[in-house]
Amino acid sequence: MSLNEELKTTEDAALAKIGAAGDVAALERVRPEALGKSSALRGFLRQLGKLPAEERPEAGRVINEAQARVEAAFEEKLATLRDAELARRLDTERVDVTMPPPRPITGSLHPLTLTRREVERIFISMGYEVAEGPEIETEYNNFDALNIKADHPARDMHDTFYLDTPAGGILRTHTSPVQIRYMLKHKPPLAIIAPGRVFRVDDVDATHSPVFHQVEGLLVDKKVSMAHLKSTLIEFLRALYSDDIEIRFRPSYFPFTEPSAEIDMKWRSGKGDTWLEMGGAGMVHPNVLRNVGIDPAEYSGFAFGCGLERLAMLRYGLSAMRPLYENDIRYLRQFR
Ligand code: 2U9
Repeated sequence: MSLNEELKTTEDAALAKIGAAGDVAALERVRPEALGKSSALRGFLRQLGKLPAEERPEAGRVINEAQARVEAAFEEKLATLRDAELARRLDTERVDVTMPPPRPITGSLHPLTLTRREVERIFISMGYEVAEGPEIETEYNNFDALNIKADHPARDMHDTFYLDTPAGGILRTHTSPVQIRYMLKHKPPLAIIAPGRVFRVDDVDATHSPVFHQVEGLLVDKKVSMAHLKSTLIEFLRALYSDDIEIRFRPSYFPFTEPSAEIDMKWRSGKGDTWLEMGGAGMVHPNVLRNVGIDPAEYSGFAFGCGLERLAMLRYGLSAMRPLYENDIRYLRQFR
């Protein structure tokens, strides 16, 4: 065989292999034998030395041209295969822009917030206003105005957080100072509830937290009686829980009400009826009315207070209070 014939056979073999490659990976496997240093075409170049000197330039040119054609065919095939692969991927890996995105993690309202809002909704429907006040209070608003005398145990350092600042002050131990502030600004008739965070130094255990929440209520008008108090609390607890609850009053004592009562609610559960303590209430003490400039001979009022945690635990069937403060999202998201 002449050099030209051998070259043609080798070039055709390389072109055939390039032409047969079905994808980029297969073509890349052809690269060493078609274009590499030890390819058959390169072998021809190494053998140029054996030719007579006058034949070498022509033979070199022919080999280089064959090499160039194989390279061109390789690059063209590579481009074709890459285009085909891109087209296939665009076709099969198409993004469906109409598909809904994964749900973002959303927050949910805290069970105490949900309970507070429900309590507010019920009292607003009965004509009450929601009043708020600061968490840092004066001893006067938190104690004195409420007829809690200077020697009362609640005023002890062990029960109340006293602020160690030049301005002094305490963390309110109940939301009652909100009502004091309200009455100093508004004349009766008035009907308000005061929900909010309160603070008590306490041995912390399963049922006591130094921070908890209260809802207190106050209504002042002419000829307000204990009967109004009782019907209001029945109305409220029925709206919050169920129509078949009952309440009972037990005599009690608070410095700011006279007479005073503890409120129990009869709760129908699977195990039968049980009396649950819901909070306290009473007729606003005449001294408290006088302290805010209301004449107790002309006006009377009732007041009540209960723990928001208590209301929330019954509402959601919770067995412990602590998880309410632990911010475990798996717990909290159950209440959305
Ligand atoms: C004013 C006058 C009177 C609010 C009242 C109670 C009875 C009471 C406790 C229940 C459980 C607090 O959450 S608790 O620890 N509260 O028993 N609270 S009467 O009386 C007031 C409030 C404001 C001006």
